[in-house]
Amino acid sequence: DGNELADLKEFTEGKKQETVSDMFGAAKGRNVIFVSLESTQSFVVNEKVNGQEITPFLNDFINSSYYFENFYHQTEQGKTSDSEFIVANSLYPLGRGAVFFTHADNKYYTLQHILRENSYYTAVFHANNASFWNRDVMYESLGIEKFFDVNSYEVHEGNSVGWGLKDKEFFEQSASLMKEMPQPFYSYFITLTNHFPFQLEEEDKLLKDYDSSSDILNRYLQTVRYQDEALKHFIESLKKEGLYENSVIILMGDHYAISENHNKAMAEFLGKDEITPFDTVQLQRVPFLIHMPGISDQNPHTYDQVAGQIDVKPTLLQLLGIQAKHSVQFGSSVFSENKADFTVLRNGSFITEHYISASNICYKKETGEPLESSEMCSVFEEKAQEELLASDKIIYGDLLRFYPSDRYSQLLTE
Ligand code: GP9
Ligand code: MN
Repeated sequence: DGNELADLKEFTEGKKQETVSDMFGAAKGRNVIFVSLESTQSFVVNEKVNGQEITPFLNDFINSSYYFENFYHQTEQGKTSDSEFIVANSLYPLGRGAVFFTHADNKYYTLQHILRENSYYTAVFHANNASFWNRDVMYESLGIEKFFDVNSYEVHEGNSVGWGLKDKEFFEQSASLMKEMPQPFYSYFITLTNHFPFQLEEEDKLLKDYDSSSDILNRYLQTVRYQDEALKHFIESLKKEGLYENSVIILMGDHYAISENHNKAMAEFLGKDEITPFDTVQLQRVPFLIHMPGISDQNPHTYDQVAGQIDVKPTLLQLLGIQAKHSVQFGSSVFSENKADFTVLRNGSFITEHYISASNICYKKETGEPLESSEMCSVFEEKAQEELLASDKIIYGDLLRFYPSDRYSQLLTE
């Protein structure tokens, strides 16, 4: 009942974004352009194959941005949809199945709801069928006003590959669709070309072929490189359309791409003998970058703060100077001075400043060596389980329906 929600609120209250940071309100009133990068893992960043950079644009963009190199995805079977769920809610996705399908009728209090209360227009751009991942239904519950789905784009054989519209075309067409939007807006772009099985036409290949023992990894590097190029063009068109200066641009990888079936090739790539459970956790890092023209380019920084997708909502609210008192959230702003170095993955693995727990083994982070006893991890172990359980309770019990705000319920009935 409502009391249960009150208990859980207390649980999450300690990590609220109100915690001190001089970043509070740094991007106040700006448009938000959030790009969810399909299957993009951090191991490609600032790396070369055959002497060629895999992500030359991103590597350069980092030099004028805030970049988080220890940022983890927290998705499970719901993949992209899980990442959308985490970002919107700062709740964990479910351990099994996709919450986009199983709990689409729940009440939520999302980043979109809060931004709408603050006069933002909210939209998602993604050139796929609206019903994929049950998005058309779930987006209503998440408070997203407009979904530019496949029907908003001109898609034909000539501009498609693999799953559909090529990223370059997607961004190009999106840039003109964006002009129709009222400002300020919160816009969320989901790329597609860098999706398993990573198909690309010869003319779009910008790298010499990598030749590890895994075709999947070899193809992946090409599609990552292509996506990087598409991103570069997108930023250029934002500048042309006058949508760059007054925006905050966020880039985030949605989830892993290369499964453990390709460990042998990954070991080759990383120059290791084998991939241990420790390495597997470290491979769950995805890029997270915040770019604020006129601000982040003045003092770019790469942070080693441990963080995860759960922290995105509090981070954005803090940057936009919004306090969202009633939001129940499990993350905290990556800029908050007292943010703990502690991130829990959905399978129960976790990362702290000095340790990583994976497959119930406690590893020393610095060396990747397993510790003989798991004592150093055990206190965090309990915390990790508590987190996941509390978040699950909210979803299974649909507890946010007890949320008190009048304005919020108004939005829901509109
Ligand atoms: C589909 C796209 C990919 O619309 O978001 O979903 P995924 O398979 O990565 O979860
Ligand atoms: Mn995805």
